[in-house]
Amino acid sequence: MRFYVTTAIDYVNAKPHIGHAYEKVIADIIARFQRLRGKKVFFLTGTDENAQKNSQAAKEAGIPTKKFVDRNVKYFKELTGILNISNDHFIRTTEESHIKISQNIFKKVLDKGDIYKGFYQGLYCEGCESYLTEKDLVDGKCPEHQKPPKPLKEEAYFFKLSKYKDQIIKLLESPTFVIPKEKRNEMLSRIKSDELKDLCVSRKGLNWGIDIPVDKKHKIYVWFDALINYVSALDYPDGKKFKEFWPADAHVIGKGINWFHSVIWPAMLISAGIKPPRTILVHGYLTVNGQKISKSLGAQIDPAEIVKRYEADHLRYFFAKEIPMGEDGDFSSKNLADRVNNELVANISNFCYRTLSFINRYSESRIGKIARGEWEKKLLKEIEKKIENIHKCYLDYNFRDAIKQILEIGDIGNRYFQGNEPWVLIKNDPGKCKEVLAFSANIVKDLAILLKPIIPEFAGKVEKQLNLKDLKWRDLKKPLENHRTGKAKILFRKIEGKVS
Ligand code: ME8
Repeated sequence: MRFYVTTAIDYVNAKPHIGHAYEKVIADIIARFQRLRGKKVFFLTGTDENAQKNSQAAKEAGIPTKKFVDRNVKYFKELTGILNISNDHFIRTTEESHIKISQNIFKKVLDKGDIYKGFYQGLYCEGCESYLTEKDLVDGKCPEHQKPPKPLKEEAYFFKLSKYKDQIIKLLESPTFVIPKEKRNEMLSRIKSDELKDLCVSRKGLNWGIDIPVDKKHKIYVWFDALINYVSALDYPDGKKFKEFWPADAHVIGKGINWFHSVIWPAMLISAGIKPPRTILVHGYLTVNGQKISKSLGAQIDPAEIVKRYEADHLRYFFAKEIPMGEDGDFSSKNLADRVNNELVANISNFCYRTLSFINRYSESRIGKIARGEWEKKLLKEIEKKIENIHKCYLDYNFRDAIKQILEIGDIGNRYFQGNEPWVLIKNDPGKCKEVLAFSANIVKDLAILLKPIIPEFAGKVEKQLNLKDLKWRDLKKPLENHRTGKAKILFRKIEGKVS
């Protein structure tokens, strides 16, 4: 009955970009869907603040690191509001409780003999905050950040990642541990072909980050502390939330950090005597005109600006419909406007508004007896089948196909409404007209429920116009009859003129 979903925690070296927005929306759709099914959900997001790249960016801006980080965290928090993200908590890794818990876990793994002192000599990419080998480079550069990594030579602590190879392979062999399967196969073939070296988990001589509890000259490697956020936010080890919500049901992450989550994180957990998460859900990257969005590549696009131009629901719908899970997708305002106009306006909004306003006008704002003829029976069967499929699509994180079938239900509604011509029927057979409108109104209710995880503002408006509150998935099975409605209002308007 409980469900724990997380996003990655974001670096705060710059303002959020649309890739961050995408990830939060995916996780939010999952959280809202699970709540809709009646589960008790804990949804976590937050910021990764102890990274070198944050302190480097602060230095470049000429601002003390803490001040710089605090300022940027604000933008990430604002983003959750702008996008209607329903997170239950926002963790910052500079919080005292997170620092303590990270140190505890480090010490636990050290005491177990899984962390040892050695000497690191190799390459480090500050963009990824990751140790790289020559094999990882393309033309001498980190392929993610297109910059040559820095050579590093220092005394360091190592985590015995190699010790956990077999256990991690076993985890990865479960079909639900990493979704989609292409992303699972990538990890499996990498771990099988790699010798899986031990991981350097400290950095020496830095003045930003979390101290290693037994050796203040070293800081905990930022990825080691960042991953711990998923349990520190639940007050590991004794917190009520930890006992209730761990293991996580879904860690939602981008493809570039799959290795950290699917290999390193479970190894850390097993070493510390904690259960691994159930699923790592890997999404692709958003591009703008085919270019990766990142500060260094100069194709920034501010999600706050986009939402100002359109609506949060527009962007959420675009993400869910346009980009298949695990694949990359391109953001373009033109495609967003096309989807809004051709799908949300022409199909969904049009049907809902026509039905609700006709009920206001021709049925005294009442949903009365529902039409139950042969046509309606046939349509109900079709709709029921689609609802089953939609449920499965949501569970499989396949939002795109869920929406496709929701649109088909919208088509059914539109055809039914149009085919019955209630504007004619009201003159010839007002009783039948009201029954037809009642049948249509029930499809409107279903659409609001089915779309609630993806476009919650729309769903909220429909609920209000139907004079209902807090609809749940189970309400799909409950016909709405003898019920007063509220006032119909247009739900989505066409995006017109030049889009940019
Ligand atoms: O990786 N499209 O932080 P981050 C979609 N702090 N998603 C993207 C993206 C894009 N263009 N670019 C990045 C970090 N992401 C670490 C995570 S978790 C314990 C620590 C995704 O700010 C990225 O893959 O670079 C990650 O899932 C999230 O955005 C935050 O990226």
